[in-house]
Amino acid sequence: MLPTNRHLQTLYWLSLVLILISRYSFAGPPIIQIEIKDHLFYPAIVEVPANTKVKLLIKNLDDTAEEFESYELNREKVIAGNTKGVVFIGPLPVGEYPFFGEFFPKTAQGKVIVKE
Ligand SMILES: [Cu+2]
Repeated sequence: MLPTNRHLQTLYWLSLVLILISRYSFAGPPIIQIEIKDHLFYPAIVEVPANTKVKLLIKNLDDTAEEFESYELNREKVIAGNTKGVVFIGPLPVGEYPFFGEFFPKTAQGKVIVKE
C-alpha cells in the first residue's frame, strides 16, 4: 500500500528512482549471446553500439571445441564443446569486424558491426 503522507510519498518515489539508477549504473557491459551450432555462429551478424564495452557470451552447443577468433578485434578464445566462453570487446569505433571459428573457418564465419 502507498503511504498517504506527502513526505512519505516523496521518499517512496525517491527510493524507487535511486533503485533504478543503481541498477543501471552497476549493470556492467551489455551482454550479447552468440551460439555455435553445427559449426556455425547464430547470429552470424552482431550489432553493437560504438564506443561501448560489450560482453560476448558464446555458447558452444556442438560436441567439438571451437575457437572464436578475430584479427580485427584482436581476440582469440577456445570454447570446449558444450561449454560457454566470454569475450569482451570494445569500446570500438564504427566499423565492421569479422570473426571466425578457427577450427572450422570455412563454415563458422561472422561479423561484428559497430554502429553509432
Ligand atoms: Cu587461433
